[in-house]
Amino acid sequence: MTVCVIIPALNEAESIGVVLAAIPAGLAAEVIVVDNGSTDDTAARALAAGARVVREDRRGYGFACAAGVAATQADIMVFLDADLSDFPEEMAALLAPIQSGQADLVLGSRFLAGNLSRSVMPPQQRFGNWLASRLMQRLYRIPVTDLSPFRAVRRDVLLALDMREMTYGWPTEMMVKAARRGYRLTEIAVRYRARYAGRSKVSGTVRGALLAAYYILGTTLRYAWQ
Ligand SMILES: Nc1nc2c(ncn2[C@@H]2O[C@H](COP(=O)(O)OP(=O)(O)OP(=O)(O)O)[C@@H](O)[C@H]2O)c(=O)[nH]1
Ligand SMILES: [Mg+2]
Repeated sequence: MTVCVIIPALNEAESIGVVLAAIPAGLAAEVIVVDNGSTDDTAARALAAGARVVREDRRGYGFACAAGVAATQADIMVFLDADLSDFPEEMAALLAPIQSGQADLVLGSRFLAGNLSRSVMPPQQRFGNWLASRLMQRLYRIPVTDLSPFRAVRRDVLLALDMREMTYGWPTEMMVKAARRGYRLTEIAVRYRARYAGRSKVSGTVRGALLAAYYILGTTLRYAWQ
């Protein structure tokens, strides 16, 4: 099965090259950086580091991820943030359950290892992830503990989900619709660290955190009774 790594990026010029360099060689047939209207050198640096760059001008994490999906034919897609908060080295472990036919969607969980420090994830983000995970456990009967940006999914599964949330709700929609339709979700423990450089767009800003909470909880509830 071919693998494509999709990295949504908005003004991540300082970190994008480091992220790309940390992706294990030989794992992915293709690496796509989706430049979401950056005003810095993100696109040029991504190109220089060997990635394919796709442009998406409609602002939003979901729009960026969807543009990456539309640009590849790979059998498995891996999503990864552009700020080096995730550990791209762990990609083989994320892919394994799909490659062995045991899962359709593999979710990184930053809490499974139990050693995430407070400085890496502020209390409000920790609480938001806990609350959304508990709701998903209750409403969808899935054993999830986190909404991590590091995920892998089979292409046919993702296309079948008919994704509609094009901003902060995108990862949530993927999880709850996959659960509703009986696909197999698996979590693996992943590590997490503070962003390498640049500015936060979501959890580190009041506006971003409130919007994320609204869309994540709204999306979790929306599909619960459908
Ligand atoms: N929120 C948001 N993120 C985008 C967008 N387009 C691309 N991204 C990327 O999505 C990823 C997540 O954004 P971050 O700012 O790291 O959000 P976060 O991880 O909650 O916040 P940090 O604590 O700063 O890491 C980054 O790789 C962004 O560059 C967009 O329109 N909105
Ligand atoms: Mg981040």
